[in-house]
Amino acid sequence: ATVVNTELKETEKMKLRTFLTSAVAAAAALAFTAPAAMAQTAYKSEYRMSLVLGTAFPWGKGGELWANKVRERTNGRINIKLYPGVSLIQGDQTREFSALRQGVIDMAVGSTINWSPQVKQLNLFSLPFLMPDYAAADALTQGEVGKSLFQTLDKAGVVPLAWGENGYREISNSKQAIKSPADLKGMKIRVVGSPLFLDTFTALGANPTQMSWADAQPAMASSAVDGQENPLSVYMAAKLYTVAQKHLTLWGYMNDPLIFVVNKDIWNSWTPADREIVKQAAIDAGKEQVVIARKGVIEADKPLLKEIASHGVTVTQLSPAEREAFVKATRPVVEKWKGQIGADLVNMAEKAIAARKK
Ligand code: X2X
Repeated sequence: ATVVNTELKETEKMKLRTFLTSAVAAAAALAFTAPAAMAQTAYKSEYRMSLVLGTAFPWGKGGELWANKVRERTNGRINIKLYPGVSLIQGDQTREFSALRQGVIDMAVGSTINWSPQVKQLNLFSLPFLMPDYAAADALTQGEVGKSLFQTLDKAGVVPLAWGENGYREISNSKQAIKSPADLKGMKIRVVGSPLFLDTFTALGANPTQMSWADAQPAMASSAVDGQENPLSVYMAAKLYTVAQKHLTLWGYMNDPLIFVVNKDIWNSWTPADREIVKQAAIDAGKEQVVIARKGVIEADKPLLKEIASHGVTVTQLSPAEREAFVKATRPVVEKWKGQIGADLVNMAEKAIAARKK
């Protein structure tokens, strides 16, 4: 019995020693890694990127470029899957920003239009006829206005990284060539779910109706709506001439930029080095995406227009005087929304546009 007792005592001493050693080691390890451990949780095996339009469109290509660059540059540590058609939120594109903030979506390349119901400053780009050309759009996104909007987005709870572009939105319809606001009278026009668009199209005498992009195409096919407005690249890739959109007017009334963003908690879960990689990849992808978005429309002979016309579409170019009639009719909308967006921001934008390099 004595022998057994001694043995037990020895075993207990060993256990105690082992316990103390590992406790000290654990405490030391905790003290050493605590700040990093708090900031960084485990990486997810897959990150979910939301997009309205898939890789058949410049928009989706931008998302794909970003995801591929991140995967390559992080050696697969950050693996991103694309969810086009805003499928993470059942196609309801105006809920994308809230879902991003809540973490239903990890990252996104999103349009300023779709996020403007939550971030009122983003309505800036939807002010009719604010940006007369690409240089004006660039003057906003690449200058002080862009910086200010990124601060706003940061405060709103997401991490904005880079700008891209959906494009200048041109108007199409199934009924007749639009050359003046009178031609739009009573036309049922599908618009995106931001109230500013209702004001713009009401001011022009049209009958605007809000619906998601997913619902818009069947609505055009069934003639539930007469027309819509989207960039030429979207018109072409979605083959809108097959859903009765045979009249297209180039009025360049607005251009919606795309913004590359990451959910804040996801961002904080990455190492500083990986954050830098994701950011630089977004900037690089954004630059490439803008080139893709403008392809076919910035060349002198506008090959994309020729391609669209080859499908039996009447393409209407407005004279400066004709265009001015649309500008005049929508002026009250600009005045009304200036206050809602913030007069300082709108003034800053107008100054940046006036000072742009053409
Ligand atoms: O819904 C649209 O019109 C689209 C695809 O251009 C946007 O998401 C803003």
